Amino acid sequence: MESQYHQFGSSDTSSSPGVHNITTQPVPQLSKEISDVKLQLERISAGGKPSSSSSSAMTVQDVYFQKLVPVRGTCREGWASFQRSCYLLSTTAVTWRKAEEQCQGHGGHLLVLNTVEELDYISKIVELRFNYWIGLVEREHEGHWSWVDGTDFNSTPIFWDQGQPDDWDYRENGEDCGQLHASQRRKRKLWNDADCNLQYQYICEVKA
Ligand SMILES: [Ca+2]
Ligand SMILES: [Ca+2]
Ligand SMILES: [Ca+2]
Repeated sequence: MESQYHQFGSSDTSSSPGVHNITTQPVPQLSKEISDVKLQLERISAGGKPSSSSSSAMTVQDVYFQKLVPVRGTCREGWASFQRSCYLLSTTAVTWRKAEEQCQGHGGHLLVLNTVEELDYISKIVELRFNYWIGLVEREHEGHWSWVDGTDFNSTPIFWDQGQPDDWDYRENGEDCGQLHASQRRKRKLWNDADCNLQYQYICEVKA
């Protein structure tokens, strides 16, 4: 009898009288399935309506991007051009401080995300498997984030990943430096706070 319960909801179960007795279905399981279906329906309807694009900022996190081959433009060889900046994706992994030093050596800073368009551009050219240091740092006290080039943090959009910043304290240093989180699929990159002394790839930005 157990296996018949899985057919609940299909149209050809009338030959099995017990199946229609909903109370025999384990209730937590059933309600979980219902909420899963509801979630899927919400996603489908959010993604399916062109008219919703202007008002539904919360669904943007689920939009997937194509990888973009960066264009050099007027930037140095190996750099990517977007709007008024040039970007360098490092191939080596260093501490946050070392990364910022490298970027200053190129005449710029670690990446400062001024707009969502800039974040989406970067999201299309990065390697998905890497975390990248960006120019986000918590300097004075816990919860006081700032951009490394002096841009007012309150003037830029915020894109922390779910549950971040968490100042995860496992390594006793806390987490006071910002990075773009690695991801399984190509979509808008979200932020994580990490231990500044760990070594990650990084992204430099120089004004074009
Ligand atoms: Ca920027
Ligand atoms: Ca912190
Ligand atoms: Ca974190």
